[in-house]
Amino acid sequence: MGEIQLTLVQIDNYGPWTVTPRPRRETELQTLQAELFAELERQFGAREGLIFPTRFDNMLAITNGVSMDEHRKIQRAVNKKFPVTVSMGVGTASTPYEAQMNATLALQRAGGSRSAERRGMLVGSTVKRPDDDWVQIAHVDVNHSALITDSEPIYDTHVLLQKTYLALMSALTRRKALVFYAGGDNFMVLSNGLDPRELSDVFSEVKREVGFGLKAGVGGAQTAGLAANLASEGLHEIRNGVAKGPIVCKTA
Ligand SMILES: Nc1nc2c(ncn2[C@@H]2O[C@H](COP(=O)(O)OP(=O)(O)OP(=O)(O)O)[C@@H](O)[C@H]2O)c(=O)[nH]1
Ligand SMILES: [Mg+2]
Repeated sequence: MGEIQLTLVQIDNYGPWTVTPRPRRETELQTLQAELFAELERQFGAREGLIFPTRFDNMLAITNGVSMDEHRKIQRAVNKKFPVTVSMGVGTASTPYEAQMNATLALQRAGGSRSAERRGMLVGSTVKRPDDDWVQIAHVDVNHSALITDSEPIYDTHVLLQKTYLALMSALTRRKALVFYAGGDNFMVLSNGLDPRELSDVFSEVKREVGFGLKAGVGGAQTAGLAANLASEGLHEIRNGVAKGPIVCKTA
């Protein structure tokens, strides 16, 4: 079975930095977080990776095919450009949940998030044999969300989408898959090991809980970039009626 490779990117000693010498303005922190995320997305994206903002001070990237040397280059570029530095932990496994756990454990062993000694660490390990690289991504979309967007107050729509996010998270974590909100009514599911029937069960659970119907294109490939493209193509085929049914799978 193939392995997914995930990288935890964590800002070093960020908590203390935000209040040194006194609490920094929230606009400054928000701008820093958004620009750091954008820079990392550019850097990993250029190497066929894909990073999610997660909680902004801790971000998770799919990095199959990105070597430790390439990670180091990204880290140096980022650490030169920003007033904060980042450390990275790399982990692999057959399921996304276990891969993020391995990435986290590697980084936690290197030092705490509030340690002044841990700066720009790069730890963990990548997929050993290139043939073992495997990423499966489901690009999930809410059916007819525009009906709500165009009739309800925006905050109510936002709450409904976040409830959908939470329902997806809880159904998927039980199946060792991870989900990230991608904006609008879109979610990206790291779904290695999950077959279409299980994904369909997850959609039924969410529908019962929140009321929204879901559809998804699922892509499988050796890199995140390729898998995400295939997933988005599958979703496009459902939207424009080329494909029947709520789930379309495509493999490189
Ligand atoms: N991140 C991301 N956001 C998207 C994408 N496609 C659409 N969106 C966002 O999602 C919103 C809703 O778009 P749609 O899903 O096409 O609208 P809908 O009413 O739900 O239509 P159907 O899904 O076809 O039933 C858009 O306004 C965009 O903000 C995408 O591929 N990626
Ligand atoms: Mg939609």
